[in-house]
Amino acid sequence: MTTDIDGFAGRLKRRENGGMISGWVGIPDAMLVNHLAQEDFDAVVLDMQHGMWDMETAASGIAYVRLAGKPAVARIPVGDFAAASRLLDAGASAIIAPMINSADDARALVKATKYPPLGERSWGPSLALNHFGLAAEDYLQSANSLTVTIAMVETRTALDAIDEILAVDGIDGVFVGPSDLSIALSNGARLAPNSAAIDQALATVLTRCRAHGKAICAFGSDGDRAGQYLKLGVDLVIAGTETAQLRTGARAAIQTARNVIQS
Ligand code: 3PY
Ligand code: MG
Repeated sequence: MTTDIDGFAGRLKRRENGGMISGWVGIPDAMLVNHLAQEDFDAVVLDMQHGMWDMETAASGIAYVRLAGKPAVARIPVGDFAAASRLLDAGASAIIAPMINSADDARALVKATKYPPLGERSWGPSLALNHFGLAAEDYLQSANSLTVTIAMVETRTALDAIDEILAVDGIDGVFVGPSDLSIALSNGARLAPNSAAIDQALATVLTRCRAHGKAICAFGSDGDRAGQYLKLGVDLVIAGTETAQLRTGARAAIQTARNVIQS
């Protein structure tokens, strides 16, 4: 196994190359993620919250991301902490948990994703042992630092509790969800992920993450937004979903062809 895979947690904290850029995939197809993972992404997220992955397709997806030499990250459905354990068992390098609104939510997440003394993750990392290339004893000793537990901050309640969430031992970082946060901050009036209100909230979260020595990640709807986040100091960003990238690429190819006809 390459250190790229095993060193994901360390790379996230060191901010090599000005921060990481991850793919984001909702279509539950292992071959699709393998194609995307060939690009210069630092990781690929399988989105089980709004994407259509189930446990079986996610386990294959993780394997196909790893086949491309990249770490696989999984976003679980809201509150499905049992899935978080299973995805780590399947070889995920990181778990992103949506709607973590309190220290209690954060502790429940850690309980499922970290072995004692931090949590109560149950033993059974059969595929993870294969993917990380580790013997059982070595995986047990390193899993808590080798895998990353990320709490999503995407409500007003979570913003208010940011210090308590970040103070939970075993939470390695937070992930700002700008769409839900914009809906929450406007009391349901607006979907405005790229608004000034989100920029302001992100700046606060970034300051608090630095104070706690923890990572900050954020969802960018495209490369431009992702670049802005990186410039601000965000450690890991998304540069749009796979469907957006697919359609943008298709649109550009069609337009290029039409331009050639006219030239
Ligand atoms: C949000 O912006 O709310 C997210 O969850 C990112 O996918
Ligand atoms: Mg969200």
